[in-house]
Amino acid sequence: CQLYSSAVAGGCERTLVAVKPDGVQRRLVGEIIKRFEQRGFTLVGLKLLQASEGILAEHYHDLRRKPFYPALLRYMAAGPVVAMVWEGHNVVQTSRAMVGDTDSSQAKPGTIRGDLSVHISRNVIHASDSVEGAEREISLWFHSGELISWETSDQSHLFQG
Ligand code: IDP
Ligand code: MG
Repeated sequence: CQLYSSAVAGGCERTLVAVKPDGVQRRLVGEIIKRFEQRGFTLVGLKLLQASEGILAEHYHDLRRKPFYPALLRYMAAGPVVAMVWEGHNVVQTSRAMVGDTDSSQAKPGTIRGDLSVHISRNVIHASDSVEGAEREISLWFHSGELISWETSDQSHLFQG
C-alpha cells in the first residue's frame, strides 16, 4: 500500500491481529477476517497456533503485575488462536477502532467486541495498540518468511495517492 497511502497522514502500516481462543471456539474467525477484508486491508500473514507460555508472557509483558495476568495467560493458552498480520493505510489506529473498547460491556455496537462479546475476560480479539507495538508483536508471532508482501489489484479504488 506504500504507493497510495504515503501522501496521507497515517501511512502504510502493518498490525498484529489475533482471534483469541474464545473467538476460535465460537467460530468467529470468518466474521473477523471478513471485517478486515471488507474495510480494505490486506492480509499478509495468517496462522492457527497453540500459543506457548513463552510467547504469551512476552506478548503481555507489560501486564505481568496486573491481578488478572495469570487468568489472562490461562485464557490465551486454553485453545488455538488465529494470528494475522494486516496491512494498509493507518491500519493500527483503524483496527483498534474496529475492535472497540477492551471491556466488551463498554464496547460500542458496530465494533467487533461490541457486536460479538459481552465481558472483558473473553473479548475475542487482540489488535496492536501502536506502530512500535505492532512491529514488536509481529516479530514475536511471525518469522519474516511467513509474511508475504503483495499488492492487491484494488489499490487505486482504496486511495488517491
Ligand atoms: P487490549 O486488548 O484492548 O489492548 P489491554 O489493556 O492491553 O487491552 O489488555 C490485554 C488483555 O488483557 C485484554 O484484551 C483482556 O483480554 C485482558 N484484560 C485487560 N483488563 C482486564 C481486566 O480487568 N480483567 C480481565 N481481563 C483483562
Ligand atoms: Mg493491549
